[in-house]
Amino acid sequence: MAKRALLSVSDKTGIIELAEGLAQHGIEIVSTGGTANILRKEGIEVTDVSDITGFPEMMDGRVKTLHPKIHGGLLCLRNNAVHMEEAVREDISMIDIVTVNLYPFEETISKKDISINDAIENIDIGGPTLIRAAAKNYQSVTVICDPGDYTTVLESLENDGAVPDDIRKMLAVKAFRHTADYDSAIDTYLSKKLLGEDILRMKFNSATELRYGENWHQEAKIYIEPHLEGPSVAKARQLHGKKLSYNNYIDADNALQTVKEIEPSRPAVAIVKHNNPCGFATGDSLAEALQAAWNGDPVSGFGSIICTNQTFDLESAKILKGRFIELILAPDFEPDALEYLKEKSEKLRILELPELNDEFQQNHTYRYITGGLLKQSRNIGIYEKWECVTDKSFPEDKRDLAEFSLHACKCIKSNAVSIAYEYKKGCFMLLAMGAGQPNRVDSIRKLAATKAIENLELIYQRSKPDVSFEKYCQQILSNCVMASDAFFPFDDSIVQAAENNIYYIVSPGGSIRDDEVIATANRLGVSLVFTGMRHFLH
Ligand code: 93A
Repeated sequence: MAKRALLSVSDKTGIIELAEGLAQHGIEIVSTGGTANILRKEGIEVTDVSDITGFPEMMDGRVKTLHPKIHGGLLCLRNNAVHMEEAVREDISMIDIVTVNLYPFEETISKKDISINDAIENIDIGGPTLIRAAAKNYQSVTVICDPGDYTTVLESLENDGAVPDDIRKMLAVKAFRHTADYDSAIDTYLSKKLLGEDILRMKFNSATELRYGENWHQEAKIYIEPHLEGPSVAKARQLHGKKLSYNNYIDADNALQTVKEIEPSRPAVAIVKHNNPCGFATGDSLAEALQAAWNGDPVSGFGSIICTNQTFDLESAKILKGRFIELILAPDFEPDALEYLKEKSEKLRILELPELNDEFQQNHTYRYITGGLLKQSRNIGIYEKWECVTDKSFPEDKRDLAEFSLHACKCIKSNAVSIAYEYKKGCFMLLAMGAGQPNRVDSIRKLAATKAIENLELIYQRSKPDVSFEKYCQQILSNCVMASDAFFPFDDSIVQAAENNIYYIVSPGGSIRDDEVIATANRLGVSLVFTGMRHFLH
């Protein structure tokens, strides 16, 4: 027979009905300040916890129930004679039912601009202690931490005034799970705020099913960080189109990272395929940047993911007419552009991310390998030094173009090289890139240089300049800047670049054959800058 219940709840939902029901079974109600007040207002008879402990609630309520007179009444083993004697000696009365729900920690930290002090004041100490003590002694004590269980308990008292064994067991497990989740939320929050740690301490609550994994026969889900701050594809709002696939997330993230290499005031567009930016450009307007990015690889743009840092407008939407695109990600969309894109295709995924131009809040990146998780700090910045190591100097007015080339190179899979072109004063485009090759010279010879010439041929045919194609290529390529994500192990990359009329190169440097590389650059009239910062991307 239950004789005494302790009620101490932050969420007062259903507490009056519960207290009334318990009182009808002759159960004495003991309660803390706020809960007791509410019950008394309803005419329910309540004993204050402070009358039992002999201490007032103190220190702004930080100490209310933390007392042996309370915890002795919960933890005492009823079938242990010594325990029972000690209880009698210390004037401790048994507590048979505990109803507690905790200070709303998660609700508090999910509010905007919450101070760490507010968060800390919402860490409940006494509540979890009550819950855990009651759950530990589930053989004699019933613990309720979810208002959804009030009716179950009240109904179970109907028979003989005692809560049955199976219900006590179920509630005890639920109670430990509840306090574990509660502590996990505190751990996540404080790890981030006090120690700067991120997802390793994080508890991902729910996962969203994706259509499939990298391939149709693979299952996939996305787990999203709780209280996610800053820009992230994971929290972009889908305005239209098919459900996102696993690969869409990967590619959209790469596109976002690439675009965010450029300062938000400068219109920029990244076009990504298979986790590589195949198109990337800045412009004086979004439409200009989009067209230039597209021109960087009009073949690969088919089925691509596009990201921009600007409001997507109708002029830009019209550039995509007749072109198959998987997904567009932008901070927002002009209404007429959105209508146009929706009509263009039912399938096109349109994602809005208002925070796109905010700073990233994640300090680390993670990669799962079979049985392990790799963690590293984010790759921030493009160079540590700027040292021209050749006889031919590197013109200051090519510095911005070189930086753009490095920004692109950094987001391309290794071995990566990028060839960047200033197609209009202050506006840059990725003319071609080489990605994912196990050796650097192939990235230049077989990919970037070849593709640059192919792209130029298309541009040449459209613009019909008054020079031969060879001359046209030479004019453009000799003004481009090629960036390499790592040092040149041999001078063959320099030879390949010069053979293709590329004379401005940036590389981290640091090879044991740097001298040889520099000597060849001098011999071929190449200007070479060492940056001291490698950008492998695996
Ligand atoms: O500040 S506490 O950690 N210290 C305590 O001793 C204590 N005992 C119960 N918080 C404590 N509680 C919590 O007070 C309960 O978990 C519940 O959420 C809340 C109910 O307070 P009131 O009845 O005054 O509204």
